[in-house]
Amino acid sequence: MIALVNEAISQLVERLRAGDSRALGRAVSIVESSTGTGAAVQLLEACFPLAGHSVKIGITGAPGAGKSTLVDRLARQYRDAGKTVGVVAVDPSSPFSGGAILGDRIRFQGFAQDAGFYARSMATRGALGGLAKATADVATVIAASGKDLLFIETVGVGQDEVDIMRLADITLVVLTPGMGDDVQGLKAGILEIADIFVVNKSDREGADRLEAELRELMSLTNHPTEVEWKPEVVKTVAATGVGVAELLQASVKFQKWLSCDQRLEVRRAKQWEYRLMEMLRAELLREIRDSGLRESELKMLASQIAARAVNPYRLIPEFLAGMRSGASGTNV
Ligand SMILES: Nc1nc2c(ncn2[C@@H]2O[C@H](COP(=O)(O)OP(=O)(O)O)[C@@H](O)[C@H]2O)c(=O)[nH]1
Ligand SMILES: [Mg+2]
Repeated sequence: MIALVNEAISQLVERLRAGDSRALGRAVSIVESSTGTGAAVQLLEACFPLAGHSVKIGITGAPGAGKSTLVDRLARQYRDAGKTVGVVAVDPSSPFSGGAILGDRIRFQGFAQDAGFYARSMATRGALGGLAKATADVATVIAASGKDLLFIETVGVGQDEVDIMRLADITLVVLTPGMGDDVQGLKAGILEIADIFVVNKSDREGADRLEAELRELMSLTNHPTEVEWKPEVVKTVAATGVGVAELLQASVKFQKWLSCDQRLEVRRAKQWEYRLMEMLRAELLREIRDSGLRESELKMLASQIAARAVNPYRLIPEFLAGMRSGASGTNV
């Protein structure tokens, strides 16, 4: 049985590796919908060694900032230059309507017959937990199909989104004038991860001021991780394509910078340091839950602790000891 599953998975990986978009779609569905199952883990294990080649470009910004429109434009430019492109778009804003996702499907239809392009939109069904992991897994599978570029689009709110951007080699932060997106309101986390700022919708009033504010901010702040790189600021009108070539140039320039002095390797290793901890944490938690500490028990224990009837400092070592010796249940 297990051997059969193994074989089915290695065939699936072989096919997606060979450029079969349907196989790729199936593989993405498996890791997206069956996180943590044997099949998903096996698939990811097989994909991981193949996934290091893609340059991952993260795009973050408020809903409606024009991220998908920009990705579409950039993807076309890269395709014209002969590069293959993958996209994973995360949309936490529409768990039920699926509105934006439908929009993205229509938008990317222009690539329908293009085997060198693959896009996947992910709804989050209202739950943010695990989003970063699901995105990372989907990105691994798409990258394993050999795409030269992989865009990761997400909404710039919350810790999950900052985590998602930790997957990217290059991060573009998209801002727009007149949306309350002023520089003061920028979250520290977002500033830290930006390699390039995009002032999109620069056909609107206030673009020059936003650009100037960003430049001033950049002259005052050191990029915390790479002191020598000052994030560039590029103005675009994604809707018409104005400035997109400049954005691509800025991105290529950054890629060049990143490829010197082991910077990319250092950056990826730093990200893995963080992600490895997250993966271990999630796996340990799952094991703990499986060995008896389910939601209902957790609640019960919590109220007992609150009433001082159970001592957490004794409970935890006892629980872990019980778990290691293979006993199930909390034994308190
Ligand atoms: N005026 C103007 N509208 C734009 C521009 N870029 C995108 N839009 C429009 O803004 C809306 C949201 O774009 P979308 O790419 O879906 O934003 P996302 O939510 O960030 O992915 C769409 O109706 C786009 O056509 C721009 O540069 N100028
Ligand atoms: Mg979008």
